[in-house]
Amino acid sequence: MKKRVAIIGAGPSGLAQLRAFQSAAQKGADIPEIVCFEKQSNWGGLWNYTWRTGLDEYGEPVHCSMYRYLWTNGPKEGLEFADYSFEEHFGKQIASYPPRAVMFDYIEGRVVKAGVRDWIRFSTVVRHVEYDEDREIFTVTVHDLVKDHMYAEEFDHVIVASGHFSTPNVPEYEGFSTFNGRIVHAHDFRDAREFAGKDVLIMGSSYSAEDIGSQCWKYGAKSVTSCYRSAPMGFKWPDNWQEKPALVRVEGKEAVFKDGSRKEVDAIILCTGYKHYFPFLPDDLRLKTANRLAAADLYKGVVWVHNPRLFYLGMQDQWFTFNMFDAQAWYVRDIVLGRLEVPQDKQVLMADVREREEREEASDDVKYAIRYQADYVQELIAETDYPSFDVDGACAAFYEWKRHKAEDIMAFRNHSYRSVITGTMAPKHHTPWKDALDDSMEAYLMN
Ligand code: FAD
Ligand code: NA7
Repeated sequence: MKKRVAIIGAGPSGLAQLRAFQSAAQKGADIPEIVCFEKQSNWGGLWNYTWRTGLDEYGEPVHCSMYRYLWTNGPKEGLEFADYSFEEHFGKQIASYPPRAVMFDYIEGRVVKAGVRDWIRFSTVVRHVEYDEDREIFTVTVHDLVKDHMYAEEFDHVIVASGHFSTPNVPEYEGFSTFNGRIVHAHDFRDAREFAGKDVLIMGSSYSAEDIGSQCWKYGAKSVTSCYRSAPMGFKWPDNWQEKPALVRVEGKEAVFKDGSRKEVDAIILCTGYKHYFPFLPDDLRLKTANRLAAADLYKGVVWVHNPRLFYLGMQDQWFTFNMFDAQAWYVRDIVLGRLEVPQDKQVLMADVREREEREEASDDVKYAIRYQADYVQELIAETDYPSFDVDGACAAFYEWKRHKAEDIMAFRNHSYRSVITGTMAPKHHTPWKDALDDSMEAYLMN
């Protein structure tokens, strides 16, 4: 009997896993039967945009947290697939901060070429996973949403690639229930034009706060006020953007901050992050971790230490994304194929996790964190046949990106970087980001 492997999710991580197995098969390896379950009707994960919010047409929570006019928040040179360059996909080098639709096309291009779509069962949500110790078998129970039919199948391995930026963390503050305006979490934010002419309050001081605030500013908000719980973002903001300390409460339409200052606002956007949430996993298989670089209980960042037949992809906080998911997917593939061994002793696995945690905690410097994740990517790709690439070069692109943001937060996306895969310099984009209101692929590729 052939081994059977279940992959949960066909976002960038799950697709990396499909491509990893397909590339081994292409080189002659005998691979297991692969079944990928994807609850949406198409692949791409978060990059598969929908206008929907709340529940979808089947009553399932909408996965998408992306919004219209989203351009990548880091340079594409930091995430390029080592086995499928932007130039190969688009037939030319393109500018460095592609909008979502361009990225979706790129993600899709690699897996169309690999021919793995038939391995995915779309509109099929995983409801439950159970492990039988005696038989060393997982039973995966799924719901085919189109046929409204539930069924179970058995697998030797399960790979969880369901993402962790979809279930919103939604705090409540005094006065929210009597606020006379809109309160929305970043997960449900879709079109910045809704806030044109409005005074907007952004809560949080991380990527969503920065980018959603910037979107609102770009599409004509009257003012943006952002507030931080721990530390300000500290960029040189435009004149109509103020940064305030933590929100204390809301009185009517007035936000009251920790320093006693007040601001009347029309809308509150909670950019307060996401939760790792796996409602389909029982206690013994379920990852519980903070959003950090050394995710809890994962040997080499991917192997579930409490049951090494179960794997997780992409569960770390992310500087590196697509190329890190690839590094992880190739590594997991080689464990499944018996090319790499996982130590039998659980203490050894836990020691690996501890070492990663301690090393992460050694510094809170941003450059250190980028380097830390670069080293992790390098560590994994050194052990598989994933095409080696200039990880240091990608790191350098991230350092430059940080510098450009500090210089001018509304102009960092006008810069270009050199591909670490093809060595080609990206062209300068035809329009400065703040003036480019059309985010379609056609508009972006006009260079
Ligand atoms: P996801 O993309 O979340 O995909 C998970 C998949 O699993 C989804 O298709 C989902 O439908 C499916 N799934 C979930 N539960 C089930 C279930 N029970 N059964 C079946 N299927 C299931 N990264 C960048 O590199 N650049 C960026 O500019 C960038 N911008 C971002 C902006 C936002 C607003 C957010 C939220 C994230 C952004 N990211 C960005 C990071 C993003 O996490 C990664 O790019 C990438 O999408 C992660 O891939 P993933 O496959 O791990 O998870
Ligand atoms: P992050 O990076 O997890 O950041 C969450 C932010 O929300 C962070 O600034 C937190 O402040 C803040 N937060 C969390 N809880 C609260 C409460 N209760 N009150 C006030 N502020 C709070 O999430 P993002 O959505 O920005 O980014 C996630 C991904 O999406 C990222 O990879 C991007 O590429 C896009 P803290 O600093 O912890 O005090």
